Amino acid sequence: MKEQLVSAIADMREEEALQLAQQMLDAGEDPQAVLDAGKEAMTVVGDRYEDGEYFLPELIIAGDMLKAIGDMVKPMLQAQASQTEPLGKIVLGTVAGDIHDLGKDVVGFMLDISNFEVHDLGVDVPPEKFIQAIQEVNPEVVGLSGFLTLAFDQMRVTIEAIKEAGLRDSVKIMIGGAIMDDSAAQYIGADAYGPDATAAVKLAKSWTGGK
Ligand code: B12
Repeated sequence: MKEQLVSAIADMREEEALQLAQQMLDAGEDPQAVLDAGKEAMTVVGDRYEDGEYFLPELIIAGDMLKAIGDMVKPMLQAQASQTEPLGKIVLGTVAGDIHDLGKDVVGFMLDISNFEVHDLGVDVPPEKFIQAIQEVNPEVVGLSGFLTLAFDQMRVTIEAIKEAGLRDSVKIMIGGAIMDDSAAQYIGADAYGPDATAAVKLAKSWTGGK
């Protein structure tokens, strides 16, 4: 059923995709696997967009489908989570010029159910807003999300501004987003790159001493 879900999303069969996702969950499928199928389909959609087969409307429809599937899955993942003392505080946001929020939202949600206090600044977040939040929240970790090529430089500028504000040594910074990787993290001046929400949680735990 997972392959059917991937192709229903990738082929823009919205109604069928949501029905399949619900059926998978009803059949006891791991909610994380349903979310992973959605992400796999997004890669296909992105490739078709790049090849000129899809245009902006398809990106929007695909984004809406993933959001709807995320809304189905989240209560189930939440129910599996254990409630204990917060492991630490995290300021998270998509950098200036970039409005992709689905990946960031999954990261924020997974950190939240892993007992981190998440301060999500939203999308298109300028450096000043990150600095203000770091001063107010005093987080151990800052997460920068970005899906566009322009995000490389925006992330670099953001970290430079955090440094200039004298706050760089007080936070660990992780980055993520479809086009990011380890070498981008190095260029940007981040402490680490995380390929997905599981990696984000692992990094945050490793920096806050959480198990
Ligand atoms: C859906 C989508 C959109 C939707 C976004 C909806 C939304 N609410 O987010 C809309 C329609 C708005 C959109 C707009 C645009 N998009 Co778009 N979009 C996509 C698409 C298909 C999927 C992205 C997505 O949401 N994936 C789902 C998430 C859940 O998947 P994920 O990446 O696996 O998420 C994980 C990791 O990224 C990681 N992660 C994410 N953030 C963070 C943060 C941290 C700290 C860590 C550790 C990890 C982490 O964890 C996530 C969860 O596991 C991608 C293609 C792709 N391959 O990504 C193109 C893509 C990103 N878009 C692209 C483009 C070009 C655009 C537009 C410029 C198009 C246009 N002509 O207007 C605009 C840009 C608008 C702007 N200023 O931001 C290009 C970017 C190319 C580039 N190198 O710059 C892509 C790559 C498509 C392509 N192949 O060409 N887009």
